[in-house]
Amino acid sequence: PKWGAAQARGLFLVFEGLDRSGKSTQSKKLEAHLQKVGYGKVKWMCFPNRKTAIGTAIDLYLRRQLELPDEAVHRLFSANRWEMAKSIVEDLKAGTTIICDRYAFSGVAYSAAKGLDFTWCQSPDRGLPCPDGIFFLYIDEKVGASRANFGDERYENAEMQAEVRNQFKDPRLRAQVNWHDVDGARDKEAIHAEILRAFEAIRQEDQENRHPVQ
Ligand code: T5A
Ligand code: NA
Repeated sequence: PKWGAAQARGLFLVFEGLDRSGKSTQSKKLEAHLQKVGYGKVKWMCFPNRKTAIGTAIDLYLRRQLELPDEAVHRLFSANRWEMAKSIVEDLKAGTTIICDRYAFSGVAYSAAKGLDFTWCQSPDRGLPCPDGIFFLYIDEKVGASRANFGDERYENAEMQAEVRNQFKDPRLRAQVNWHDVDGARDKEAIHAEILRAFEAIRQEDQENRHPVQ
């Protein structure tokens, strides 16, 4: 759009990381901050979205009440994102900024950690809306395991988390996306401050791309 266009597209921001790395805490803090400063329409969402029909199956699987082949549950996680894809695009077009707790990067890292082929894992998510920025919260296993409720769900064990951490290092995950590594083992406010600085850079870059200086 030109200067003065009625509505700029919203930003799509994704939080990724291991279990208990602080994604929910930090994504909600960013949402609250943007609301407080009157940034505009902001929507928080998360994957898996356990409230849909597909999400119900995923929830049962994660709570070990349903057994599924690794390939099948991988496709379900992706389908759970495709269920929301249209509404994400519509919201962004309407100027709403979306803050999303986990997305396709988790989908690939967790399934590849179970031994599925990395490229195969990427394929069902091809064509989903691409985030404007990804905040990857990294912590070591010990920090995650020490946080509340660790150990309840299927992937919450040291072996799996170590393998997921390895997969998240794969450069194929970071290719062609705006990826920010954030040390998640610090104080919550320090992490929040770093994310705000990164957010501001993403926002400025987005505006410059929209309104190139002549
Ligand atoms: N999965 C997901 C796939 O396999 N494929 C996919 O495609 C997708 C989307 C469920 C599982 O599904 C897998 C990955 C997961 O194993 P989930 O529902 O997002 O995914 O579950 P979790 O990642 O386990 O979510 P959590 O809520 O456990 O972790 P968060 O959101 O990273 O952590 P948060 O913010 O809730 O914090 C956890 C605890 O730590 C404290 C918090 O107060 C809380 O008690 N905490 C801190 N303590 C000290 N210092 C800090 N800086 C702290 N930040 C938070
Ligand atoms: Na969470």
